Amino acid sequence: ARTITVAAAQMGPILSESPNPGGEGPRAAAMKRMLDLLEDAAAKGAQLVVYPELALTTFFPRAMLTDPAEVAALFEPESPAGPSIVDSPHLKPLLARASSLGVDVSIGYAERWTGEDGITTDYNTAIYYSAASGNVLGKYRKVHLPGRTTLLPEGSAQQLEKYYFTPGNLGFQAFRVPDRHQAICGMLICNDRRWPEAWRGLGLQGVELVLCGYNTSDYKPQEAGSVEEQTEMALLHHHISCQGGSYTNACFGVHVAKAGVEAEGPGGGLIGGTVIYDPLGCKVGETTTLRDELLVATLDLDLCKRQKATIFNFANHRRVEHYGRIVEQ
Ligand code: CDT
Repeated sequence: ARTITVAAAQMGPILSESPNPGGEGPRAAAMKRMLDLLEDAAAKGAQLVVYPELALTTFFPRAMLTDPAEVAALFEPESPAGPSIVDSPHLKPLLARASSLGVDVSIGYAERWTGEDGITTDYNTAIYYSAASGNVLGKYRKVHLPGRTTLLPEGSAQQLEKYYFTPGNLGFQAFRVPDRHQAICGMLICNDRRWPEAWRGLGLQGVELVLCGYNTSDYKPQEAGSVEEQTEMALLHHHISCQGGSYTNACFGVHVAKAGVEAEGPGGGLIGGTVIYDPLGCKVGETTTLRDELLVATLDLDLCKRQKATIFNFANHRRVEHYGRIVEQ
């Protein structure tokens, strides 16, 4: 069987960096936690560990930072001639240990890309790092950026991804993982999981395993409903999206939360609900806390075959002549 053992490494809150002279910053503490999750996952037989969206920092798009130096510190600089993400001091300890354990890693981070043209663009990015080759096999830049470029009135929960990031320019590109039975993998980031077009872009490439980290807030004071009601609804919509995406594209989905209270005040709380769905839309497992927590499962990729050959045989059943509106402005 073409099995892969995956670990969804849910992370509890990462607090924002605050001056702590001589002390250990929250990011260094978060790296320790990520390493602990990695060790635990490897001990449980995991071959791939999936971390959340923006896993190296707090979910900073909840606040509008205006000091360029403060913003720059949250991003990983990359360019064709280097530096490369695999050498980032913020990520290297994790990738080095993953290599020695033989465990692949998928992780989200803020990317500051300077192209050959000298133009610098900021993306909300995820990579798939292969332990065997030491290479990045897949890179995905978030396409669906939620929120706004400007602030809502004070007291609101802010979502400022459109202020910080440019929509991704790499599309929904699936890729093979040679050391994992040639698994056909794809990545989405948070809000993307709510868009059937994103899933279908991967589905049309025969995707078997979709990896998706997220930071989803649990409560927005400016919207209707109590904390409990909004949290319940946020979890419902999260699960509908993930379950539907896996079912309609006949693939596994590994969805990994950053969870819990990252900041005081509106928008500081994040849902958990890290979950794995199978190609039939059945739940394989789900976390139960809002803290660092591993969800480990062995997935048989061949389970995708039945649905891909029958009800979701795209070549047989799609009617593209009626789908034009989907790609019109
Ligand atoms: N990080 C991210 O994309 N969060 C969004 C919040 C949008 S407001 C519901 C999400 O879709 O979960």
